[in-house]
Amino acid sequence: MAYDAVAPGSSQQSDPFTPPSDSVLWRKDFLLGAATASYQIEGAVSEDGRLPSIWDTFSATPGKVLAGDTGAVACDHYHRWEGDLDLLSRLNFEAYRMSVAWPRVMDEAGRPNRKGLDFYKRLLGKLKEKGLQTFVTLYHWDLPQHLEDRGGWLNRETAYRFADYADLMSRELSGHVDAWMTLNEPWCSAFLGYGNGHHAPGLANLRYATQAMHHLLLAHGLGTQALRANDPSSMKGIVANVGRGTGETSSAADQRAAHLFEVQHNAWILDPLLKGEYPSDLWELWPGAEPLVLEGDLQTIAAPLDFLGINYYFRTNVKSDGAHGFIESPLPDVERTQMGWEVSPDGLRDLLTGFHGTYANLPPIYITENGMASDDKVHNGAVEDPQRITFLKRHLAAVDQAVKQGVDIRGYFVWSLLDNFEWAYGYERRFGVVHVDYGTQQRTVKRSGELIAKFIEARKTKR
Ligand code: IFM
Repeated sequence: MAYDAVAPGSSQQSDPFTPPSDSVLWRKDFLLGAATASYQIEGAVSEDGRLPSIWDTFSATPGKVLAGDTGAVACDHYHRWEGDLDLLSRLNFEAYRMSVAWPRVMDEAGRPNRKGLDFYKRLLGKLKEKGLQTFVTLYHWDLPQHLEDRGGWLNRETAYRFADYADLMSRELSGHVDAWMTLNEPWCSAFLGYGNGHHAPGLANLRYATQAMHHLLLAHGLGTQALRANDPSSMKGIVANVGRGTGETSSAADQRAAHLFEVQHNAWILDPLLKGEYPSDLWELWPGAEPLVLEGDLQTIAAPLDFLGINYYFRTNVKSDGAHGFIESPLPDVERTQMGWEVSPDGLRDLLTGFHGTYANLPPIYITENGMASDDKVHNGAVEDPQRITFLKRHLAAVDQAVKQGVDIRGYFVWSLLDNFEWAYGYERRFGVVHVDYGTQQRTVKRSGELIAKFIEARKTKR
C-alpha cells in the first residue's frame, strides 16, 4: 500500500500527492478528470424550455429528500457554467465527465429543444477550447416526467425513446464528445427507483426493479447503435456502480451471502452486458422476479463496448439471512464517511482484479466516479478536507495496484468537481473538491482540490 490511512485532522493533511515513480498515475495516457451530473448542479429547471423530470416531481414530494431540498437551483451551473469550467482548468483537470438533461433537449413529441441543445454545445465547445477531454453521460437519472407518466422504465417503449434521444444527441454533438456513456448506474435507477423507492420515481417492487433494469439495459444497447451510427470516432460505454461484499465469517453460508451481494450489485448489470445473460443466482435471491426478455434483447445489450465506466465508493460486510439471501452486518470501528459508507480502497482493487478474471472480454476501464462526502466548512477562506485527501490517495493507489495486476485502466474521475444535490440526502452531504456555499453560490477550492491540481501540474512538467 503506497499510502496509509490518516485520521481526519492529521498533520499529514497537506502532504502532496506523490505516487511512487512506477505508478500508472504518472503515465501520460492515464487521464485525470472530475465528474458532475446535470440534475445535481444545473438548477434552472424551468428555463429555456426544459421540461419537468422525475427528480423535480420526487424532490417536491414531502418526505422524499432530506430537508425538502430540490434541484431547482442546485449550483446554478446553468448560469455559472463558464466560471465552473474555469475551475476545471484552474485545477488542471484533463477531462470532464458531465451529463445531459434529457428533459432540457427534447420536447414531449421528441422534437429538439434548440435552447437546451445550444447550452450543451457552448459548454462542450468551451471544454474543447480549453483542451479537456469530454465524457458525456446521456442518462444520469433525470427521466422526463412525461415518460414516467407512461410507465417510465417499466414501459419497454422508454428504451426506444432513449434511442431517439441518443440519436438526436449524437447527430447534434458529434465532434464535441470524446466518450459517450449511455447510462449512469442502472442499478440505482432500477433498484433505488423501482425496487425500494428511495429514489425517483419512488416505486417499491422487486419485480418492477428487474423489469426496469432490463429496459434500461435495452435502452443502452439501442442507444449505443445510434451513437455508433452518428459519431463513429468517439468511444461508447456505460457506467456501473459496483459494490464489494465481504462475509461476516468464513462459513459457507456467509461466503455465499457475500457472493449474492455481489451478484445483486455487479453481475446483475455486468453479466448481461459482457456475457449476454442474467446471472442465474439472482433468481435464487429473488425467486419469480425474472423480467420479460424478448428474443434478440440480450444480443442488443451485449454488443461490444469501447470502455466500461466503474463507479466505486464503499465495501459492505454481510451475513446470511438464514434463507436464500444476505443481510448487512456493518463492521464496528472502521473508517466511514459522512454517508456512513465504509472506506475500503482494497475493495476497489479486488473488484477490478475480479472482473478482469471473470470477464474474458472486459473492455478498458475508466473509474468514472470515486470520492467521499464530508461535512466541509469554509474557515478563513479555506476548506481543510483531510479525510478526502487520504481517501483519494488510497483509492488511486488501489487503482495502481489493479493496473499492476493486469487490469486495463485508462483514467480516473473524482466525484465530484462541486458539492452538489446528493439526491435523497439533498445538500447536506458534500462530495466536491470545490466547496459551494448554496446561499451565495460562492465556490471555494478545498485543500484536496489544490493538491490534485499540484499533482497534475507535476505530472505535466515530468512529461
Ligand atoms: O452523487 C452520486 C452520483 O450521482 C452517482 N454516483 C454516486 C454519487 C454519490 O452518491
